[in-house]
Amino acid sequence: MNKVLIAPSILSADFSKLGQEIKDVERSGADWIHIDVMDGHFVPNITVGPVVVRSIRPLTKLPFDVHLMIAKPEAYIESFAKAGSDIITFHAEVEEHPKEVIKLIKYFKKKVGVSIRPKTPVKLIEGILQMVDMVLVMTVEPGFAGQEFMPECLPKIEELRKVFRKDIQVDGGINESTAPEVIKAGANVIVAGTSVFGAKNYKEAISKLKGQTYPCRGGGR
Ligand code: S6P
Ligand code: MG
Repeated sequence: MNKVLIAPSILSADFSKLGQEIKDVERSGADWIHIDVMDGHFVPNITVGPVVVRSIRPLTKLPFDVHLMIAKPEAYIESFAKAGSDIITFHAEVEEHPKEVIKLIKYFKKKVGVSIRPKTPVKLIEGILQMVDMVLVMTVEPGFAGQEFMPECLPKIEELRKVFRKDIQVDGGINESTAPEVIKAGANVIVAGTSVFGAKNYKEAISKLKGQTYPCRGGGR
């Protein structure tokens, strides 16, 4: 089984001290930093752009996992790549041709993720699975942090794991109760906003998502 990785979503961080929040989750055992990019078109919310990615890039060595919830990813991939993204995930539901989006992300030597919304079937991405490094299965309708996990998405994770050996990421409503379910179904990269940044102790929250007891034995990550 692939190693379980935790990617705290900064959407739930305190933006007035974003740099400190990123350093705190890094020290607490986070594996990636998940950055939600929303354009007010593909989803009914607006968040951050490349300027924010660039400004936080020097603060951590952790990979930046950029989740583009935007209608026209092709137009922004260069900016996000040059700002310091490591993994760029776009949505399969956008109107642009997925193979072209993937080629562009690869041109900038970044890892490629493709995401599907809760109602989108795995079938839609069958033809591009061999071209991507990661599939992100949304377990809430994208747009806002703090929503409830949709268990009806679990069979899609299982279906995908049968045919896809690389990273399967889940995002939306993941906490210490739902994490074991998605991991059992085959996911190995856990995005968590509220359950990490809403916790008093980030290290405890991240350990629990990894299925470790807290305090950790041996004191390590
Ligand atoms: C879903 C959201 C996700 C984020 C989110 C997760 O609407 O847009 O893409 O990663 O911040 O937050 P939470 O609170 O569900 O873990
Ligand atoms: Mg996200």
